[in-house]
Amino acid sequence: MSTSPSGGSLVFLAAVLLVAPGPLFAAGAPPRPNIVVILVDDMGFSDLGCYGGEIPTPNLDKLAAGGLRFTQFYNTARCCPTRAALLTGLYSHQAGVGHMVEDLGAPGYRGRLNDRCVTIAEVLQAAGYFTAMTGKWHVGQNFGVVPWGRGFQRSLEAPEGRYYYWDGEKAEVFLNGRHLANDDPALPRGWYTTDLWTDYGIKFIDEALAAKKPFFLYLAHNAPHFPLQAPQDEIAKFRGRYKMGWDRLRLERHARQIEQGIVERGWRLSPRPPAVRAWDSLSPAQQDRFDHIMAIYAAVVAHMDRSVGRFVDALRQRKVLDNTLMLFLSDNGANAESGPDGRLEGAVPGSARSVVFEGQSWATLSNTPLRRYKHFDHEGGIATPLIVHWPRRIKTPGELRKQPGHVVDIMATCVDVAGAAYPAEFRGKPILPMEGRSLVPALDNRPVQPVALYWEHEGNAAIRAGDWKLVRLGRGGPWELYDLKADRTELDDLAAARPEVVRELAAKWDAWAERTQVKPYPEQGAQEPGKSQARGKGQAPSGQAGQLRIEHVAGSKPGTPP
Ligand SMILES: [Ca+2]
Repeated sequence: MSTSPSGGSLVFLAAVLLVAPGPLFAAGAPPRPNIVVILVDDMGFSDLGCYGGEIPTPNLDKLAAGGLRFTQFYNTARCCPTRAALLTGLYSHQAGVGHMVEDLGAPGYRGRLNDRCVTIAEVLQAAGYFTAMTGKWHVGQNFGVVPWGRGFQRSLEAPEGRYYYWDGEKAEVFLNGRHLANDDPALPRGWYTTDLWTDYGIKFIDEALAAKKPFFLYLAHNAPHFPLQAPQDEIAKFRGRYKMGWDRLRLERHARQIEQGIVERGWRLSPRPPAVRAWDSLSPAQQDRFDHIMAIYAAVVAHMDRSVGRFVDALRQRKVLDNTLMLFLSDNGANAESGPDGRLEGAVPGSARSVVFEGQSWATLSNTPLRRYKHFDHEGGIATPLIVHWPRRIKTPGELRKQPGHVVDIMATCVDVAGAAYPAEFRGKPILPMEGRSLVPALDNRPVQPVALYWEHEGNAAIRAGDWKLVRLGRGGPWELYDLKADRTELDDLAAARPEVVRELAAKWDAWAERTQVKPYPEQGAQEPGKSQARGKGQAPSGQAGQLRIEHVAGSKPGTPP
């Protein structure tokens, strides 16, 4: 395969002049690290073994044992905005992706990365890195914003994800800008995305090594996003294991989280939401159906873990693991879409022709001990595991880091460790200053520069300043105030007791919203708490499944028996 980065050599030269490597890497300096960001899709806070889960994830647990686990790291609660913020170091509305990939008209909601931002790939390519991505893109390919146009010299990507198997209904892949037939000989026969992204990630790294360059790889798994699909023999291994039910499993996860130090003993386990039924109240047939759903979810996560293990082994075999900074995280909390029953549809659930959603009941387990889910700015929507692995640099493997961080910090961290310079202009356009802070001090357990962190999605909103968090449901929702040091699970609303804190933080949030293109709001949608705005192509598999309504998630509608 061969292709050149789009934009041409003049643009590249201009970028090099703007973003020359900093003085950190003068003669005699240690070699710059390779950087790998592995992003998973819709995985909950407690699904990994090293965050309390019972799904076997030995490879990620080993990565955590050799690296660091952050306990208070945040995404933006949804696929597209997290990707936009991660890739650019800006809040997602600043980069034009405040919602999904439909154009809602307002500047913060154009549905694709705009020209006021640069991607990590653009910055690192200009600093001499070999840049590559594999996996789910989802920041505006439908509008022509593509990896090969935004700094990635190599890419094998899915514009929006939502498939696993080569013969899935929505399956389509682009290799370095070329649309491939799903049975193209360049692809392994009968491919499954979780393996494909890793295979090509390793291929691209081999190209970087041949070019004798440090590499930046962004590997964005679509796992474990719906439709959940995995090989039948792998699903079979988990069948029956989940008949213990979500109530007992939540208690077990919570106990392990306390033991591991991920969760403080004083944070109460959030109660089971009213819409989620007590496991023991279900009939054996209902329990069997739910067991089947979670067996498929667990198989998808376990397969992803093995794929990460294979990737790490490949780096080790190539003798580049030691000086590779690897970050592993999820793009939003577990997904309650489809409501408490989830979905289990198709002649062979888990196959390419089936539709399986985890659903609210199991998503509550996935987010133990936190409240709410994907879409929401309560902790269950925005908290993610973050594993940081870098043997050469991390002196205290296995430790936890409690410094709060946000996906906007990843750009600043990459710029820092690569000795790159973040540009004031790119391709003749002024670029907004990055919002994040380098996480490098946290590697040595020093404080990261303290700043307030902000969120907005579909009217849901939050600000975290120190241990205070102000959060609301929908634009019209009242602000709730929590002291996260005492109450990470957001159960004791202090808004009435501390009105002066509410006023101060709400004013800060408003100023941020004005500054970052959260406002003006788009005309359509988001008037009701948590209700999805207009859905563009690829936003939902059917009329209701991809759309989250609070009444559907949190309401008391009894579930449909199998
Ligand atoms: Ca997602």
